[in-house]
Amino acid sequence: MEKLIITAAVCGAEVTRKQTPYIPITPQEIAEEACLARKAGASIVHIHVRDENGKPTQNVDVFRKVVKLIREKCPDVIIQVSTGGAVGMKPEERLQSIYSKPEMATLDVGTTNFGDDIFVNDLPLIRLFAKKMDEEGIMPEFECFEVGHVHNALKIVKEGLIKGHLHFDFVLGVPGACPADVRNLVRMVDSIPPSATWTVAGVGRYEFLMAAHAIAMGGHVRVGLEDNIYLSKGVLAKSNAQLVEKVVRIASEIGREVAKPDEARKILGLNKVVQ
Ligand code: KMH
Ligand code: ZN
Repeated sequence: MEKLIITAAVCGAEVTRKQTPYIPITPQEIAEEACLARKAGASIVHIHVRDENGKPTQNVDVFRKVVKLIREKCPDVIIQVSTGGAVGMKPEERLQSIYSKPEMATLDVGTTNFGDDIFVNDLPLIRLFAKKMDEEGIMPEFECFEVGHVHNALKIVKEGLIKGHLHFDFVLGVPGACPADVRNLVRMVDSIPPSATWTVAGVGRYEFLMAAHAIAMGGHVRVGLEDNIYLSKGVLAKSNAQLVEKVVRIASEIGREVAKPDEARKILGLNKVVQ
């Protein structure tokens, strides 16, 4: 099996300080958490940012600040910015993050229920985001919350909007979306081309269960406080690094080596962008 790529989703848009005091909020805290996660074994960091009140924002200046701080502290990590932002944000607002010179960005490839809300990603929006990412030389990671989203991704690939290696993230266990169940994971993996790579983000209590399945199946893993705030039942993770360390331990027990950022770039067909 190829080496395991671990992505750390360090803060997300939804988790609050009320839920966990360990969620990073300021650019300095987000960058610090990202680099500690890198040290623990993550080769990609998935970045959302917050404003001074802790509310999610897609403000490009805040993204630029975080990207700069991460590059100063841990220059080799792959930075992947979110274009999902938070539910209810307008497409133009969400797209701002790609102008912070990341190597990767998420491309949410379908509309889904998201708790009590609806996370809107219709095909015109997906095409627009794909085109803009291509113009900026950014590699997309397809975020699939449902199996139909895989087919939306393949549709825009067929339309010629995406070139190069295809990489999918199966986000399983969001309330209202596809449950985190191994049969659902297998169904999604079976739907992508054999040359594509995939990672899984199990939400909440399913984070490590999905991680273990992916490690055994030859996929890759995303963990982080965006998806799950607990290290084990009732025990809050004190950092993203703790969650990454747990994945490294599971991988080591199963005999799967962990990829460093440059090894992850090779697996993903990603050419390092010189900033
Ligand atoms: N916050 C979610 C509504 C992404 O980063 O692209 C969307 C999200 C996906 O987190
Ligand atoms: Zn995200």
